[in-house]
Amino acid sequence: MPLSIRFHDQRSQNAEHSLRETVLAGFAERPKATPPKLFYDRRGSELFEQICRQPEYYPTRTEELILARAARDIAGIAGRDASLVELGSGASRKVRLLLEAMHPASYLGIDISEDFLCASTQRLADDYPWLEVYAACADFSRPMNLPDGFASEHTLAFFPGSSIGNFDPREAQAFLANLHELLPAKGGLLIGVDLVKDRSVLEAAYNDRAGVTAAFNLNLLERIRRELDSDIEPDSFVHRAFFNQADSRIEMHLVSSRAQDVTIEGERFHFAAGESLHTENSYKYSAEDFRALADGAGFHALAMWTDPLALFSVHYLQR
Ligand code: AVJ
Repeated sequence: MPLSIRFHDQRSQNAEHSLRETVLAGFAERPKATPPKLFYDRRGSELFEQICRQPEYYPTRTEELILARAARDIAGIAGRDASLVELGSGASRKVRLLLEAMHPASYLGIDISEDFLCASTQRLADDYPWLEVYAACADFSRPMNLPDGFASEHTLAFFPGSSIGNFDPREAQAFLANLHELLPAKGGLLIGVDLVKDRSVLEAAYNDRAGVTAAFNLNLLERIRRELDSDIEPDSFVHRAFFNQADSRIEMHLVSSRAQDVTIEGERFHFAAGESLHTENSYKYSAEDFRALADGAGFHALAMWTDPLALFSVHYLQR
């Protein structure tokens, strides 16, 4: 059977323009802050895949374990002729567990990283000849539509990896409310959510010994050098990640090791020694708090699975 990949480019007309605007706006903020979606150029997506294999980074392997054990139950709830939509599909590895258990007719992968999206959906099309594979390059933090065929009866949206953690709780609820609107009447959302736990376990996951998370964080500055007109020196910044307990989130920063001025697209920005650029928040929830959040967005929490150490959770939310 021939491959079936349709490519819908839903990004803004001029991606470089939006990188430039986003970076300039973020560096002008006080404190300086950039949105985590800027991490995911090709190199950033590769580094993220490497993070997922680090021994300290428990979310990926734990979610895979949970999905492997729950796949039959999930398929039972989703029903026979569901179609599957994955948000932030990345390497599309976890979804294989669902595809094999659910046998949906069609799959749509949505990701912001174009090369990565094409390569990984192509592999799915190769490996599952019975599956109709679609790819959409889009920033799902912005309003979007589901293509025809994915707005039918039993669409299951899959949002793995605790990517929801990049939103603050208010934004997360608004995002879920939008998805609730987008999904058809009998649709569902299968979502991975990282759980609150011991600070030492959390902090180790974002400070792996091999330095991959640090490289991932610093790649943002390298990307600015590569894609924009800038003299920023990645070597003059250091990676810092810690658990902010009051806000229940991991924060990632790039800390300037000295006082310096950097130029981006003709604009000058000053960093004091020790001043940081805040590059990511990754919120952690208790199972109850996340259920309450989903409930506030109109979803009905049907089921939840976790691992024996309660490190991670996967929720089935019914529309
Ligand atoms: C993709 C947002 C789920 O927060 O754990 C991993 C990104 N950043 N290590 C996370 C990330 C640093 C990841 N999410």
